Amino acid sequence: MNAISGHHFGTDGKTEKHTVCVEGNIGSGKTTLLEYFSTYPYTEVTKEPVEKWRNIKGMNALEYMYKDASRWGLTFQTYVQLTMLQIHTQPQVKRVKMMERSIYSAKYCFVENLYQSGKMPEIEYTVLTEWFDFLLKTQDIKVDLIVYLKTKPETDLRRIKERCRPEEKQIPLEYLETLHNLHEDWLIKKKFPLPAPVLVLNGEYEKEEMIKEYESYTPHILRGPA
Ligand code: TTP
Ligand code: MG
Repeated sequence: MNAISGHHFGTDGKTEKHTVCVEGNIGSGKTTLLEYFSTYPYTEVTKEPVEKWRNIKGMNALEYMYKDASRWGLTFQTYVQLTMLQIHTQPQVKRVKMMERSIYSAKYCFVENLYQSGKMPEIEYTVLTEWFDFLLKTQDIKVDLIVYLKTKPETDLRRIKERCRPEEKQIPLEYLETLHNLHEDWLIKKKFPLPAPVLVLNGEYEKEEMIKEYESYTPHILRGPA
């Protein structure tokens, strides 16, 4: 047994270090779930990466991307890939590390969408893919569990409107439907490689009902597969 910051990690599978990525469409409730689990003393929750994408030395890459995806898609997704890698490789101090999204959903859902919709030329897609493959081979990107907040695109759109990020004002329902299908292709239909088992939560609930949903899966989420 080794002690790190007063926490003891055993080898019995229940006290082993454990990394959880939270996935789901834009507005599916990833940040809300992470806020709930951040109150546990043995979990560390990394900051929402979108805040970095909105402020690269004062420049808002997310805004550029929504204004002109063909022009800025590669720039934006390159930065997303970098920030996700930084979060994946950040040293883990507590027993459970929880993060919003992963390098995987950035690639399999968002980059894939830009490419398939004709907004990203093949050469840019290929360069990003070669970077992605190289990082997966050479870096320590360990994930033990994916929590998938499954929602309807209509619900995501309502929540996006309610929270009102200025960059996201023009998001049409069709965009969320396409992204929903890409999440389903990856996490349910396994059309792209899955780095960890997937736990599907119903992300349609609100407030108290949603907390009940978190609670009923807490042992599974925090301990991971036996
Ligand atoms: P999300 O990563 O889905 O985060 P969120 O805070 O919107 O999710 P939740 O409400 O569940 O907490 O998306 C953040 C923004 O970044 C969104 O406008 C979509 C965009 N984005 C991309 O364009 N490309 C990417 O690779 C990723 C990961 C996000
Ligand atoms: Mg969020």
